[in-house]
Amino acid sequence: MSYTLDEIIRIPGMLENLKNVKFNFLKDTNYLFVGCGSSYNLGFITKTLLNLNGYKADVVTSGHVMLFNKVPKSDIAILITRTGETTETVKAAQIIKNAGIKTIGITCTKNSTISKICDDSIILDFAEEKSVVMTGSFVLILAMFVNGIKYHDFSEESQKVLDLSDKIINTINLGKYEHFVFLGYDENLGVSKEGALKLQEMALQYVEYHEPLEYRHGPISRLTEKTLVVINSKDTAEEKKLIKDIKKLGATTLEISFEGDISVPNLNGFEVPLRLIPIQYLGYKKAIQMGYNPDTPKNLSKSVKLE
Ligand code: F1P
Repeated sequence: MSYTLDEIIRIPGMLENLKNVKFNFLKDTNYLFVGCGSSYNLGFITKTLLNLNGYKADVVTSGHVMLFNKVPKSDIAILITRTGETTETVKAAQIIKNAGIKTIGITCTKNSTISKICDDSIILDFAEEKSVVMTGSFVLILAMFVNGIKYHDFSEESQKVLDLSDKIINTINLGKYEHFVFLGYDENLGVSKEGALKLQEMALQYVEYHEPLEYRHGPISRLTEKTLVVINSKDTAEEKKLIKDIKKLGATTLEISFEGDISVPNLNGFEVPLRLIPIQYLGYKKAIQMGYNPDTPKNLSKSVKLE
């Protein structure tokens, strides 16, 4: 079996291991999340959820810190890098540390460079992945952060979402679609950005992501019957109206929400780790339908190393 698929299917079992991982956010601390690619998206989702719950947090790409040598004001920088070796993130860690800010490295790889630089590290080596694209580890690290605000045991729910994703996505004629739009507000805008990245990385698709109501302000012009719109909704009336309008224009929608096609519990945003499962599975299934091997995505390496 493809190890990318295996690393999605094993998410429920891995979430069990989080019970032994302690990580708590403090209200009076300024957090800065730093990362590249999926790891940046993970930081974006987490900082958004923290801000919505009264915490102080910001996010920046590792490349921006490395390029401009500028560090947003913060007390603790949390550097996310699954491999622990991405050049921009390793360099950003050194710059931030030199600025006198406490650094915490979050990685899935033992003895990686990031943990040698950062003041502290959390190494989720049980979530280490062979896949080039980040899947299960994304859900694990995000669940750890969510638990840092309010504890949830996601393992049982994640199995239900995985089974439902398989059932529903297998009813979609994926060969019909060559344009994927992801929509969502707040933390779900981050989920949408990550969903778009998965469809790019694994299935080489044309993708975009927006806030739902922004979609009508221009991007909807490119909608055709070959468009699949994935909306991580909050079940608002306006989002339901938008889904109706999108269908009237001939496209297909897939709603991920408590009342949606793929149901996730409504935990006031804390359900967000579960929302990644359907979009990772969709990326994998579209890649297979295209005849691609998601284990060896085009032009990509597991960790981007600059000279
Ligand atoms: C960061 C990253 C991944 C992306 C690809 C290239 O890796 O951008 O998010 O999917 O694998 O590297 P890391 O710093 O989290 O190891």
